[in-house]
Amino acid sequence: RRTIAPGVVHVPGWLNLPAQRMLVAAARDWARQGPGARRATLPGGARMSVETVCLGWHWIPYRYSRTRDDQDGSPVQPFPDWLAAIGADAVADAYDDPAAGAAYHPDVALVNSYRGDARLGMHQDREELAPDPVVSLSLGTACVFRIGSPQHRRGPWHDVELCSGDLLVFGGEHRLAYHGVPKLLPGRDVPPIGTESGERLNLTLRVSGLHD
Ligand code: MD3
Ligand code: FE
Repeated sequence: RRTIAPGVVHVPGWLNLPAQRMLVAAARDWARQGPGARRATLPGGARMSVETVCLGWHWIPYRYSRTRDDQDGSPVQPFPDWLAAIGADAVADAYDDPAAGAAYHPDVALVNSYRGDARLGMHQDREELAPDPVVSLSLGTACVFRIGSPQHRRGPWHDVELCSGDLLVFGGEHRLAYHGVPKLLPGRDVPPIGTESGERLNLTLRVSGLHD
């Protein structure tokens, strides 16, 4: 377990292989429901290179809704209790604080799929109204993850390699930090967990602070 910055903890290899395989299989099921995963369109018209499926609340740049408003308008898929339990374990382990884990009740998951040259530009996650941490679980192909500060989009920043099974928890004063995924790192050994060759999946769990 390594603290990268205040409130930012990286736990390499937190998920064992059976847990990684189970999450990849679950992500496949979620992507098969309804209209499937989509590349979101930004307000300026550009499309993201990352494909996303949402659980609990549907994310559109830059708001949440209960319906898939940029697809067919169908209801968002439910956020499963078992996934909230993984989030609570993650927070407890990352912060070595069982009470913080027990108090963590995520209600949104964004499942991002990266293939080929997909990347994620530097951004802040400000759509959530609650201050609770974000839990990130990485699966498949490794990547470079870049984290700066809440004040400066252009750096200075830390680059961290995220590999299959790694946990990252973001809270405290870095909850609003700029961050992104500048590149994948294909051509490294990836454990056999059911991802496609060169594919990276990332699950982020969040507390929306929203109510119907
Ligand atoms: C730092 N996803 O979905 S996860 C995103 O790997 C997102 O797919 C990246 O950024 C990915 O919005 C990075 C780690 C992460 C998630 C949320 C954060 C880092 C964060 C919120 C605040 C600060
Ligand atoms: Fe983000």
